[in-house]
Amino acid sequence: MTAFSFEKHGQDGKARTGVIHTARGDIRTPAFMPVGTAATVKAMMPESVAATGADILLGNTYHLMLRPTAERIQSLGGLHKFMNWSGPILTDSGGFQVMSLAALRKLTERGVTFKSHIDGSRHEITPERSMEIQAMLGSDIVMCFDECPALPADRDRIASSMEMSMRWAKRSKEAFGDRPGHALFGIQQGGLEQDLRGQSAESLREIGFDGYAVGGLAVGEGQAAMFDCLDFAADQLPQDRPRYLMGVGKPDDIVGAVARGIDMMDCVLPSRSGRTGQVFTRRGVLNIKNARHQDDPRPLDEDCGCPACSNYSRAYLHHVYRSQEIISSMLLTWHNLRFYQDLMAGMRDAIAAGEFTQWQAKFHTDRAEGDI
Ligand code: PRF
Ligand code: ZN
Repeated sequence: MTAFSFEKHGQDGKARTGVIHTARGDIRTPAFMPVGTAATVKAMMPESVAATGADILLGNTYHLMLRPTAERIQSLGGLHKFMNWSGPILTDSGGFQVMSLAALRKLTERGVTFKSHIDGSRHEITPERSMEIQAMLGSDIVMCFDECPALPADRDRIASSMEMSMRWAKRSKEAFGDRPGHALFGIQQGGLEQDLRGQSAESLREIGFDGYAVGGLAVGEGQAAMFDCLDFAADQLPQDRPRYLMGVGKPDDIVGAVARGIDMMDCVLPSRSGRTGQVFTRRGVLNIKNARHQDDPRPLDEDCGCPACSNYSRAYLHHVYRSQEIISSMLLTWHNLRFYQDLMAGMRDAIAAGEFTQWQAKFHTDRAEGDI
């Protein structure tokens, strides 16, 4: 069994490139993980997701435990087989989704109890239960069970929440046990406070994890505040382990995070936007529902090799979007995911070549040129 390991191949400033080796295959970093919340990346076949260039998917404990249940997925052979994705899968631990989606949540030292957003049934997740569910799913990269206050929040609230998340991290590690071929990541919390982030990083390093996530960002603080925090937060985490920024973000958030030393990210934005008509291009964002596209024979993005750009005009994509045809979600999601993967590949190459500063300058000027 391939042990989990991170091999750094290059660094330019704080930006890193390398490979994470897992038992289910390699993950080229910086990596973007498409979100497959309910055992599907919505509107995409798994082989299409792989064709966009994705090496790893993200799944969610919260959604899968409620429907179809982790027990059912386990008895059917695990999440990889269930959803027909043979590459690595990272699963989030559930706490963050409970706090944003579930009704009647109650948080205690033990864990969190809540009512399902699907049928109102009562459930509990503790660090131990989250580890058990993620093991039943067969996740390759398991996330610690944590808690994250929305920002802005009082410093006292942020500190006590971070301290509880660190006690939960310890319990997560103990419950995870020794599972060769599977990795466990700790999650740093502490809001925007440098000292709290430092304490959190210290607690996590003491426990010892295969990788380290920056949690608690992109929760309402804005890009400038997030970047200011990442300026120190990434440096507080071990150099020789993957660093994962959770739930980020827009293309310029991702570029800024990589510049600050982040190796992995996930976000629903490219897939969700594909279903709402928002299209990412090298020159910025366009909305396909806009009437100005209705007679336009050009592709979405001249430089994109995805099926939407190779075979269809903006006029056609506008038409199928307006007609609410299913192919609209399929093509736009494919394009957006390919755009994100091309962005990551561009950064990996630039970092390896020692040209990341120039690459970043071009990324920003391409987008400032006006008409998309
Ligand atoms: N913790 C967990 N999942 C998350 C977050 C977090 O802080 C975030 C914050 N951006 C997104 N997803 N477990
Ligand atoms: Zn395209």
